[in-house]
Amino acid sequence: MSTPFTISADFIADHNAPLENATTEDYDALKRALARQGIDAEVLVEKVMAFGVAIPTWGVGTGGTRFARFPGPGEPRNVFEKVDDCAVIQRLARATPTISPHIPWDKVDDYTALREQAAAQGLAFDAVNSNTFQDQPGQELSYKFGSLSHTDASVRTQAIAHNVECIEIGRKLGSKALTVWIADGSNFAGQSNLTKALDRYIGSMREIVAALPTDWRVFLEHKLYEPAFYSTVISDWGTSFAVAQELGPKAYCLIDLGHHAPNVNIEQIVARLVRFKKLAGFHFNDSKYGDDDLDSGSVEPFRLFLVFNELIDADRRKAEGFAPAYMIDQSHNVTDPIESLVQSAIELQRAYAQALIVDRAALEAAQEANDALAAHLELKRAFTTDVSPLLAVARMRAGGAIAPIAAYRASSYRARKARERPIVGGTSAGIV
Ligand SMILES: [Mn+2]
Repeated sequence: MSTPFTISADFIADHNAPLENATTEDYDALKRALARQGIDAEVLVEKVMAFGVAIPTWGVGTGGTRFARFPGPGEPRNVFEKVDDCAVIQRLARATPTISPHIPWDKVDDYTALREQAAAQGLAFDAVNSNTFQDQPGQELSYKFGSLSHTDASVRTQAIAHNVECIEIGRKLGSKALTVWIADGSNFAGQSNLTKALDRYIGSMREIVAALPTDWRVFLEHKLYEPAFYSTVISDWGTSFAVAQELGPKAYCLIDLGHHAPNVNIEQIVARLVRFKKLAGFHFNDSKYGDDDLDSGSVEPFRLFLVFNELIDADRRKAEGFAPAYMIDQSHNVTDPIESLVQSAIELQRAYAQALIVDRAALEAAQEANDALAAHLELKRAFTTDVSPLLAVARMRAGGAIAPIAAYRASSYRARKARERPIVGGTSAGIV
């Protein structure tokens, strides 16, 4: 088999060449403006260069809804090809050095080979995602009526064993965390005993936690509704937090931005979980109505900024146990997934950089003086600062593309993949 086509460092350098002067000019102007506020742009560039968010393996395939999926050309057909796409995203934007695998979709015979293939392209593996929300071919017992909270102990045992297997696979890949999201819930009032279902879930999770290696964490992902539409066992951050408390120091609460009731103050949830040392990290996406899994920063960039504002606040005061894991969790239905993931990573960097330029002392002074407008205007000043030149310089210095989407399109990567990867049935892409 010939070596798969990829986007080379030389190609990116050639694409950058005609853009470098203008980028530097814009950056220098921003640098001067920030210096007048006492902010060192060079420090910001270094921080942005160190920012990393994981790409989930399923994200590089076209997503879909429960109505249809419209696959695009050249989609990855297995996890090795997914790693190749993740490597291209990293080369272009230099913001996604890790991959979050999904079991069983990414099961292979040789995990050492998978780990080495990723490492050869500068990538490492992040949290492993288990799947007890669908049945697999040959699976003995069905998850139709639940998994870790199922009424039948033998189904729970099977679901626990799957999570333990995920931990074992994750160890081989170099992961340090397991993310557990269950679809368990009910569609009818009375269908499920709400108390017993949660008790069964906690009992199952205790066994999974007991199987975690010493240096591992487990991330509990809550979700308000879907696929269950009447009740969901782990429905909200309160339930997630209470369960994490019962499960002990290895259990943390993961925030998927789309998994909340409409209009919930997500940044406040972030602050609460940091306060109680239970913030696992994030699944980043955006939403308009529900769990839309739209691209990060595409609908409510101010909300994303406010989330990062809380993260920077926690980081600055060295909040105990603060070590959030970042992953993008989106469903790309109408775009090339590589383009969406590149741009989303940049939008996360943007929110991060904007939150970094908030004058914390001025904000605190305004808060302490109950000067509501001054406090708000400090946040707005940071949010309305165009940090694009700073992000471009961070990418350029890291070897990435100044204009990543344009470089990607000019590379013909997708067309090359369409020839290299003839369509086969059953490729896994999903929404978690
Ligand atoms: Mn998620």
